[in-house]
Amino acid sequence: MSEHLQLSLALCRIGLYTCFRALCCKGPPPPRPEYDVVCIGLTGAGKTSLLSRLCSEGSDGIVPTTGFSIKAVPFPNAILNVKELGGADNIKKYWSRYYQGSQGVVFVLDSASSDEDLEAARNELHSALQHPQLCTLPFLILANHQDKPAARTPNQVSDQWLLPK
Ligand SMILES: Nc1nc2c(ncn2[C@@H]2O[C@H](COP(=O)(O)OP(=O)(O)OP(=O)(O)O)[C@@H](O)[C@H]2O)c(=O)[nH]1
Ligand SMILES: [Mg+2]
Repeated sequence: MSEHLQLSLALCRIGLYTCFRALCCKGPPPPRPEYDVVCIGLTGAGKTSLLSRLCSEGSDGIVPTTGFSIKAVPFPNAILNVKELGGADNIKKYWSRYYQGSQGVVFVLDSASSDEDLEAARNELHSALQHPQLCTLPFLILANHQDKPAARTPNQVSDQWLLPK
């Protein structure tokens, strides 16, 4: 066989091998960064419902959270390990024990709740905003229950309710 032919065959083999590697042996995708997020809000605000929706789970059988529950919520570029803390009166007094290590906060509120309940939610929100372990973290306030006719709009919630009086 001529040297030219041998060289051409070798180049073909390298080309085929490179194509095969590219198509079949891509290897695992790079790992997504994970962040720990704490999710709080009064009972019934919709924390579990929100997290179930984000995890593409059904909403059947959702019951008030006793203690806390953790869900890994996948996004294209990151995974949020969200720790939901139950919002019932006998649980929320212990919220701050579970703040350590959080890298972000989601506060869910029922925008259609009574003025009294929204006032209570605001007090909890302000305690959380001032807590040393949360005060420097990214903080999302979700005005939930927007489908209800009595719901206040996010602007009404932020302007009339959430700003300190
Ligand atoms: N109409 C309406 N109902 C909602 C919405 N979000 C949640 N709910 C309902 O509100 C009720 C309470 O929802 P949960 O998700 O259990 O509330 P939670 O904040 O997890 O409550 P705790 O675990 O007790 O702190 C359920 O019956 C939900 O179906 C919403 O956006 N609109
Ligand atoms: Mg819950």
